[in-house]
Amino acid sequence: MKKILTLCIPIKNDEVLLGMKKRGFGCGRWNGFGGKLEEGETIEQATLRELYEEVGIKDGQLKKAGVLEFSFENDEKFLQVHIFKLLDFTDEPIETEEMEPQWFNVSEIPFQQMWSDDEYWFPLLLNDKLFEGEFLFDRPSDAEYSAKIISKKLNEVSELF
Ligand code: 8OG
Repeated sequence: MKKILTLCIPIKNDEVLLGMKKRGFGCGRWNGFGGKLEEGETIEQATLRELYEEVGIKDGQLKKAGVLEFSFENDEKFLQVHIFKLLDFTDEPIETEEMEPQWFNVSEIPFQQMWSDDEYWFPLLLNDKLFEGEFLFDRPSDAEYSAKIISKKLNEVSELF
């Protein structure tokens, strides 16, 4: 069963805004802001809604960066994550029930405390490349276990669907 998710990384000058996830899937890791598409929403609408709900930002310019698909051995979960940058925003990030935001210099992104695939595609996003990829993991991560990558495909593309 395919789930469509959004992920948004706000960027200002040489810094990216990440949030420490305080609950649920991905708890204890730094990540961008996002979540599941709700019925009747476009992907961009869901991206902006999640951004506002998780970190209180409601202005700025969304720029699509990539689409990644995640699957798991011995688990039917299949995730398609649509990844955006947010540029030109002036709203101040605020801490919410779900996320504690923090700015990181692009040279100090805490990959050891992020999803294991992020170190591969973040450099593409920061270099304004568009990308598509597929990652197969051993099993879904939880608070104690960080999923291991079994195989990956990651390509720069000239446009995204
Ligand atoms: O609604 P929920 O918090 O469960 O949404 C999960 C968020 O995590 C959503 O923004 C998509 C994002 N996400 C994955 N997999 C990965 C991943 O491998 N890397 C990163 N950086 N984010 C991911 O679902």
